[in-house]
Amino acid sequence: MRLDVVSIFPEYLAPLDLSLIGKARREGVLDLHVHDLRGFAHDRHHTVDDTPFGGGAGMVMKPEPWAEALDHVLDAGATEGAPVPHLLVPGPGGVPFSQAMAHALAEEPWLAFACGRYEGIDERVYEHAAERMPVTVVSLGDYVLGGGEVAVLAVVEAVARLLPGVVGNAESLVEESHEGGLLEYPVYTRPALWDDDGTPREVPAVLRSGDHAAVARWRQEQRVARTVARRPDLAAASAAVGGLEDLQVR
Ligand code: 6GU
Repeated sequence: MRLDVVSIFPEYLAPLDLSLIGKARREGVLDLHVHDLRGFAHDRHHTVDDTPFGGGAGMVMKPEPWAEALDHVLDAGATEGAPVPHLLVPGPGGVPFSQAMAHALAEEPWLAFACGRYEGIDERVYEHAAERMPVTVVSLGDYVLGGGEVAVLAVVEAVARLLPGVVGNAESLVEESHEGGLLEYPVYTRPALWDDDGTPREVPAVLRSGDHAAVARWRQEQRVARTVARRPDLAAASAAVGGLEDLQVR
């Protein structure tokens, strides 16, 4: 998968050298290119923002550097396999990012990310881009970040770990939170009894019983109980598709 990220803070993407993502890059599973938006601003100060028409607080990102940067990405990455990328623009006004969207994006050969800062990007940039490639504005949740870079880190990590070979044990992708509409069950490791803080805490006996069916039942109960307690919105959706048929909801 090819990834292009355009940002005025390319150093913000440095964590993409680390851990699973860094390894995937070194192995050629991910072909990541980070571009400095200021490289496409040609005045002496490499200006990328200006005051908003109509007044109001803050600054708006100018269209010219964005159009040039996106055209550069299109030229740099075009191959027969993928003539254009799917452009993702992180922003609090976008469609909510989800595990389902991560799975869909993991099927794409080429993703590009446009990281806005300040009060946003001139609206005409979206029109320019949408005439050239699919564009999706995506939000991490109902809160406001300072810019799109942290969202790109989150989206790239969520997508990359779904690519074949990135997560060593593919089974660990199956039972985790949000797969199957439920949160994950609690996990434990040795020691079976841990009391270093003066309070004895034991690993639930069922996990040490060797009864695989009982373990599976317990884990499913835990997933349901956690989902009801922490994410009643998900619990309702799961119940509707039959995931909670044995649950007594009081
Ligand atoms: Cl994706 N970007 C920004 N700037 N703020 C956000 C967000 C994204 N998701 C939630 N808040």
